[in-house]
Amino acid sequence: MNKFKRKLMNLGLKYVKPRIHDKKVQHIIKDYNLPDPLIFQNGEKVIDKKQWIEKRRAEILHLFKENVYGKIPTEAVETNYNIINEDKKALNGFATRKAIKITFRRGRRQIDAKLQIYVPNNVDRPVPAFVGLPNWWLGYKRSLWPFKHVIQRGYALATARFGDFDPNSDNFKNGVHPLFYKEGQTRPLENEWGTIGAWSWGLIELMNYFESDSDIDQNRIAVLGHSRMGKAALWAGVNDERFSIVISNNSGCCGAALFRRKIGETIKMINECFPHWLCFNFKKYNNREFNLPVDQHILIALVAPRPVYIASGQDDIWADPIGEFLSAKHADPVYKLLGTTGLGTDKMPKINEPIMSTIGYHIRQGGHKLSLYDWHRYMDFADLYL
Ligand code: GTR
Repeated sequence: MNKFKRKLMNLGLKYVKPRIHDKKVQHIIKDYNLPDPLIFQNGEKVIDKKQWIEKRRAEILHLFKENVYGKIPTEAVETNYNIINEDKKALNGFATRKAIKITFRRGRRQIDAKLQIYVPNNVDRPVPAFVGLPNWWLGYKRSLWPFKHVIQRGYALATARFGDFDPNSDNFKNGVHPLFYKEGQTRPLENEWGTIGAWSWGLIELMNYFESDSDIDQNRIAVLGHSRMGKAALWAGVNDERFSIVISNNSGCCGAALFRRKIGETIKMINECFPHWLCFNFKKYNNREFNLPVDQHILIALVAPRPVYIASGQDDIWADPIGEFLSAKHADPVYKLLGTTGLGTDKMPKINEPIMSTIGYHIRQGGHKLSLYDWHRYMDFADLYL
């Protein structure tokens, strides 16, 4: 029995095999009763671009903060950047590799994070960059960060350790959370950030760093993440509009997949297996997906009009590939309202046939991983839009 089926069994749930490319599954949208991104909470319709930008976007962002991910603190921290190592002839002379220690301080509390950047040599600087938190430190082998390939295509690649921001434990003591606690506080409040929020905060702080690094073009940054880091990349990209492109690889539940389909990982499962990932309010929606005022197509829409790329693995049933595609599809009206090409189709593409519209999407052969195939599609996308 595989890990996925065992997880379901432990939770007393039955395995339902989704039917990839089954037209019925793809198109019974009415049954999901998805909230409409273009209808305000009071029932009024968003009539133009201006209303979306000035009012509806803020309303939705608030709903996601209160009910799903929790608020990321916006209070300033004192930061110090220290280059601890620089090798101008890294990767056989093709790149400069820098290691930077970032110190974050608030009051008496402090944490450090280490950032590593590969910048291609022999190209004009500043260069566009991909940034992310690789899943490696989980002992997780399925997240490939192919420095050489990225350098060869003219991009910088910046990575940091997710554990420096939050080690993925449920006590909220060893990462960034304590920096923002009020007197006597020991854990986030019901509507405050969990671990995914802390990882997103880390990505946003890396964006702050780029503003001080003349090798990196802060106007051409793609934030990318796989799986749990794909959830964090989306949430970072939504909260910080300085990211020019947002890429979410096999991010599943609380990433790109629609909650209301309840295929693969569900709200209850994620809250039970990872009670610290989302905000405490999110637990109210266990088995109550239809009460949630949002769904993930609306999260994707919050990236608009910036290009966003969602990708699935054909066998990655736990992440619900069809649900990931449908989020992209139902974000389309917002992208269109803002004058972009949106997804450009309403049909799920065939395996390994990427869509490169303002909303990018592909479903690749194979399962849950970040592969070289995925990376090259993301770089094709960046070539088009960065
Ligand atoms: C799984 C989790 C998923 C996904 C994945 C990963 O155990 O259920 O939501 O985040 O971990 O990060 O690899």
